[in-house]
Amino acid sequence: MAKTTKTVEEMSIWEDAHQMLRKAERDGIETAWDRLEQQTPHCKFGESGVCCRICTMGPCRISKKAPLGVCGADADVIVARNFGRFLAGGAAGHSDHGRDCIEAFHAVAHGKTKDYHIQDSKKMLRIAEELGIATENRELLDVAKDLADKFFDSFGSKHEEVCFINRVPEKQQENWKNLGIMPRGVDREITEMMHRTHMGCDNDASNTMLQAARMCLGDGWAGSMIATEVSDILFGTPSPRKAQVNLGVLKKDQVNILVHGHNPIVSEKILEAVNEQELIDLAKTKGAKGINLAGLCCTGNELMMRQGIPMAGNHLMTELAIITGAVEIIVVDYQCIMPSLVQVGNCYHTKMITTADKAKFTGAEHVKFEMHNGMEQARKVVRMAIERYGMRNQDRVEIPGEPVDIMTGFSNEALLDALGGSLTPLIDAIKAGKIRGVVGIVGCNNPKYKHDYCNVNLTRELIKKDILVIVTGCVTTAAGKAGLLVPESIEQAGPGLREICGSLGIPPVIHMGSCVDNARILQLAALLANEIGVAISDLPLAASSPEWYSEKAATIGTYAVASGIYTHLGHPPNITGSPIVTNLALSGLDDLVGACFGIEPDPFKAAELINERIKAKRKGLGLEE
Ligand code: BF8
Ligand code: SF4
Repeated sequence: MAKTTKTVEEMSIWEDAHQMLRKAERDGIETAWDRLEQQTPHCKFGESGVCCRICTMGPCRISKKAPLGVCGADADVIVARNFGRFLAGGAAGHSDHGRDCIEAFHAVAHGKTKDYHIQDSKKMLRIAEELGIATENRELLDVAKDLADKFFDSFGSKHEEVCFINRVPEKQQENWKNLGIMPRGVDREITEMMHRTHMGCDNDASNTMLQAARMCLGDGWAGSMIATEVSDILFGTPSPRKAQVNLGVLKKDQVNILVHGHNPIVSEKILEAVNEQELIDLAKTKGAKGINLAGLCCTGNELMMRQGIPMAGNHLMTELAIITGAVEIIVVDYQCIMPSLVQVGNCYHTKMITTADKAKFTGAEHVKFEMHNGMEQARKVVRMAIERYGMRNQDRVEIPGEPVDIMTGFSNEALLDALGGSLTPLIDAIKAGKIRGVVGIVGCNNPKYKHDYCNVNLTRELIKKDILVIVTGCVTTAAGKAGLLVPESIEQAGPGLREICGSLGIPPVIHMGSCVDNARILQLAALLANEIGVAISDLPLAASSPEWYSEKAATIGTYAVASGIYTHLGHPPNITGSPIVTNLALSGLDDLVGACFGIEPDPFKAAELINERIKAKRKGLGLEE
């Protein structure tokens, strides 16, 4: 097997990662960095998006010598179709997660489960009222039944628009209607995207991209937004709390269980089980001091936001977490889980447990979680972990680093509380230029970059410029490890941001959750726009995904742009083979929806790019710098 030629310092900025990469080398384990090198150089046709595999007259690949596919499709059409389908993957991922949340909520409402409950009935009633469901003098569960149906309705094709369109500022709504991109139903838009990109259907690149925008808006304002709201209803709306991050959160003398994936439905039950005295006692009989639960990636974000459970690492730390040799079980639901984790686990005593029929992994053990048996299955998994503690070879255990403290739990509700109940202090600070703008830095890791280098440096650069940063997804762990998610990090912020965050006692970098929780950022943008009486695209806002890799991240970027938020990406999606699609992304969309994408791999230059945009928006609103 070919190993990467990079040094560990070139691979990641983190000491805990370096230590585990050295251990990987000693233990003979291959990681994503090694496999990247084996896959490099990547296929140029694929990279620029001009390889078409949509029918068996092909595959066709476009070059100067052969500018058209067998059917006559050109590079623009092929790129648009490929990118449309790429975005459909992301929208489907978030939205199917959202659907699973509704199914749990529906089961609760209809009394079909004893394992899940409504934890935030106040929020549930507020949303029911917001969506026109009668609440007065009604049983809570009756309201829940109607609300679950209302959410399900947003997935089909019965309506002209999805349910949370009521949150979208008027000007954006008008814009979407004029462009014909008002999302009608989550599934409908995804299906239509697949239909349009069948051979011989939508052969106009710009038109295909407009459908892509509509589909992504369906993800942002429905699929993801519903996932977030229902998760809050079932597991509680996050409020500020402390937690810790990095591999140091694993414990040498305890049973370690990692939860990985996205949906809190599984991980919340595992958390309950690890706190049961009977299981803790059982662990002690096996010589462990207790049971330690830690998160990875977005399910880690969900548990950290609501319960303060520590985060072991982000996307590129998932293999490295197992290389500690200290993990008994890694329990996964779905998305962003490298299949390699099974093999890495096999090199130690670590077992992967899959829980969803839609995400099985060859070599893993399947413990199916359903609405009626979540708790029972969670206990089973925890017992398996306890059993495996005896199989751990403590001589091979190496847990690097000391945990770093963070502050988490900033739902919009919590942010409003911190602001004293209204957005006015934030808006005043923006008007006064103390907070010059707000930027959401979201998304992933990608071994093509030095791990977390861009995530951390971009965050630091922006807060220096008095820009409030909101983080979600895998950027959270990066910001946390860099010490940016605690109130003390105001020292690194510009004077205005330092003053405002200091007086509120909040960090200049706010953790808002997992990737579906980017819907919280959309909602905040809408609240700000409505409060000021402008469109979202008029606000000094931006988004960024510096180290993105996934279809979901591209979908998020697209719904952000279509919602009027300028979005920076570290590298382009596979669209550069089409002048039409590339120009649309980099500038054309600005004329259509008031925002576009910007591409810049260097985080310092990216900060400048974003800053210029914020300046222009401030000027547009007549605000002084
Ligand atoms: O949804 S940030 S690597 S874990 S895609 Fe995945 Fe990217 Fe992490 Fe969460 Ni989001
Ligand atoms: Fe080739 Fe056209 Fe078929 Fe694509 S749809 S594989 S370009 S013939």
